[in-house]
Amino acid sequence: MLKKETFIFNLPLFASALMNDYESRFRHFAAVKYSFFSIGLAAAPANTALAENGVAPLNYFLHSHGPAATPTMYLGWVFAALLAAIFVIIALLLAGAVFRKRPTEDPRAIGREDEGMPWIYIGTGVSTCILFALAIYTLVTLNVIAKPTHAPGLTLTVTGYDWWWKVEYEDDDPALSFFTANEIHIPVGVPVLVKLKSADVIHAFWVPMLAGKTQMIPGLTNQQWLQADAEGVYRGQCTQYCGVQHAHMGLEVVAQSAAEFQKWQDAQRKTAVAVSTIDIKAGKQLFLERCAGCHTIRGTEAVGAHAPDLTHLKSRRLIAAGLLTNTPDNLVQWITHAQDLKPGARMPSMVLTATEISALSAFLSTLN
Ligand code: HEC
Ligand SMILES: [Cu+2]
Repeated sequence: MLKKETFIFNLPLFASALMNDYESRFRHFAAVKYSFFSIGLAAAPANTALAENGVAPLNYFLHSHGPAATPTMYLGWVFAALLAAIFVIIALLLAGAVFRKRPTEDPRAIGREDEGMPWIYIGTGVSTCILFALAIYTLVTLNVIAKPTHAPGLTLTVTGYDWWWKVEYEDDDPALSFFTANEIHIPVGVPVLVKLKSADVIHAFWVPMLAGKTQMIPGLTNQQWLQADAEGVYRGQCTQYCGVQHAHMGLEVVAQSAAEFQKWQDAQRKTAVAVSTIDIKAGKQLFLERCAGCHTIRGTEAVGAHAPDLTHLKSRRLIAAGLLTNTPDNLVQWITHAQDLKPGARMPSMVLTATEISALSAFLSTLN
């Protein structure tokens, strides 16, 4: 049953693939497969509150929340409806042909050769017109979503890493620029320009309810724009197979009112607060010794550049690129068992004593 539905669902994708970007549509199909795969994986290791946000991977077929996504959703509907209709018509004609009996007089007689030709002409003519109309509709849609209606109100840079996302909010004043990871905040109703880079292999940035997908290619800066028309959290996913943890390379776009966004941005611009108690100091010392080679905490000597910036770790909803909810327990689980939870991730499972864990936890809990 599932197979049949998946097949029917993908018919419009196959058809549109013929007309526009065959490659990216094909990848889309692969992404659908991988998200089923990822549901299985996420459910596997321990019950550490894994898959939290219940956003179904295929929801974008029914819901879209921005001008960069809605026109393509309608295009998908038209393709699905039309191709479903063609499927039904062909099935009926086929059934008719199977059940129609030959005239009884001479069962082996062959009909006249030119009989039925007008039907061939009509069929070919109608199909050609329909395909041509769909091609034009596709091109018009691509043109409509190519550019935002007005100039972007926010520009940010997202860099793909195996298997997480670095997010940079640039400002003309370098003191106001900051980094975060796996969670993009945007003001609602404002076009946002997203510059896309890669630090290692080819990734692809995709937040299906807000916009289409764009590849992130090493040495190249691509860009796309997106805009959320309603406040909320929109799930995104890497949609280019990039290695063993590709399925766990998720992100979230949090669309907020202008005031909320401003508040978030002001908080992110701050460096980490100075620490006071002995426990926290010990945790910080441990962090500088064991974690600072990879991670940055602004306001401390930790300036590692190839792992998520942890300056405001506590402000994030999820950790490890969407794998776990950000609770103190999950943080400890992640730090000590990263390789069990996300095998192959570029962070080792850290071997720590109970005292070290509690000191480290105390320190990490100050990063809000
Ligand atoms: C060898 C480099 C390396 C070291 C050492 C390292 N990490 Fe990481 N860490 C990473 C990478 C890479 C990720 C992203 C993994 C992913 O999501 O695939 C990560 C992710 C994390 C995250 C999740 C952040 C988020 O927002 O998703 C936390 C928390 C974290 N590390 C804490 C620590 C702590 C605490 C230590 C020291 C005890 C540590 N790390 C040591 C590389 C490192
Ligand atoms: Cu990727």
